[in-house]
Amino acid sequence: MGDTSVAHQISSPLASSLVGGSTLLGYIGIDTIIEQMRKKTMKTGFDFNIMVAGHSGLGKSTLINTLFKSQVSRRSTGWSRDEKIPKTVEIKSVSHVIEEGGVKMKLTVVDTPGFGDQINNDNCWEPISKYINEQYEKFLKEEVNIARKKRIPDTRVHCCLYFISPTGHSLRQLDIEFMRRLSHSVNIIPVIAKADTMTIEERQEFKQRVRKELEMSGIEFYPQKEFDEDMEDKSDNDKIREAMPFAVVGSDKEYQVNGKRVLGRKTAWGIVEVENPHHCEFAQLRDFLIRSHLQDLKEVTHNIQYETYRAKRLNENGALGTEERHFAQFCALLIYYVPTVVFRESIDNH
Ligand SMILES: Nc1nc2c(ncn2[C@@H]2O[C@H](COP(=O)(O)OP(=O)(O)OP(=O)(O)O)[C@@H](O)[C@H]2O)c(=O)[nH]1
Ligand SMILES: [Mg+2]
Repeated sequence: MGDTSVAHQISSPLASSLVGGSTLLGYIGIDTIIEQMRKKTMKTGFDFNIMVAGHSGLGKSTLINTLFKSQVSRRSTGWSRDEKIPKTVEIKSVSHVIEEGGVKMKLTVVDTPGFGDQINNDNCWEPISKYINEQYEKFLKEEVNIARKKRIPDTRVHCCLYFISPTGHSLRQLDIEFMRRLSHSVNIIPVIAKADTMTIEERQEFKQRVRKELEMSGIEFYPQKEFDEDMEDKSDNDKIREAMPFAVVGSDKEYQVNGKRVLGRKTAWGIVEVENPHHCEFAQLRDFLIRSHLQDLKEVTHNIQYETYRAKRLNENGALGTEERHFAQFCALLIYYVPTVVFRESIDNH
């Protein structure tokens, strides 16, 4: 609709050659944008921030080590933490720059203390929710700063892996409460912890039950159905949603299996290999996070989650300093008017 009406308004030779595009002028080179973007990304690199949350003792900190020691970062050096993982008592972030094919990714994993140990577990999601919002606030402050940085450091949480206890029964009330509250401010990805404690049948049955309970509780986890962009997106994401929650096993210990060093858990009956897709779904989760949905996670965080926060904050009276608020409003007007005026003038001039 929009395209047709614009085409009708434009009648000058230059404008029509613009509409006709490559047919009149020959090769323009629009497709080189991909190469330009690739070069830029290689130069600047990018941030990707994952958070882990859930009940205490489910292997959250272990999974962070697994992620860093797995193939995601095997090429990089300098990661050696072989001591026993202590209980997490405060929110802590660990960053690691991973370089592959000339592209640098700063992977940050935010570890959070497990909940459920306290006598009163009410509001145990609050410190986590506060942390998530603080990162949005930091970004917002930078964005509306008059002398803002060319590239704002991105500490916003792009996804939160929520660990579900492998009980084989139902989700706990606390799980439902946490996911329901946080799913509006962060991309929640539920995972079943310690999958090595379940049989294959139990795992399948439990996964199905969890999906049903999440649906009945109205909890939208990532990738959210409402953000599927087209039919292809929908069909790809449907497959992923049907495979979720991924049942994972974590370990930062290496063992020799068939002449290869692998991450695994040694048991009396053999070694559970973390990255073996026949043993658990860790590799599937990692590929989903890094290989197929990394960019989308960043986009949904920026365009939906952060945008919701931003709109709310800018609407709040006195949320930002008066100067910052006026500047934000001025920028919004500028963004709207400048292209409109330039476009109108270019039509009028031709
Ligand atoms: N069987 C099994 N045990 C695991 C797995 N991952 C971690 N563990 C063990 O579970 C215990 C707790 O692991 P942590 O990684 O400290 O758990 P956490 O969720 O970070 O615990 P908090 O910091 O208290 O919230 C350790 O003894 C781990 O070795 C797993 O996939 N399977
Ligand atoms: Mg921990």
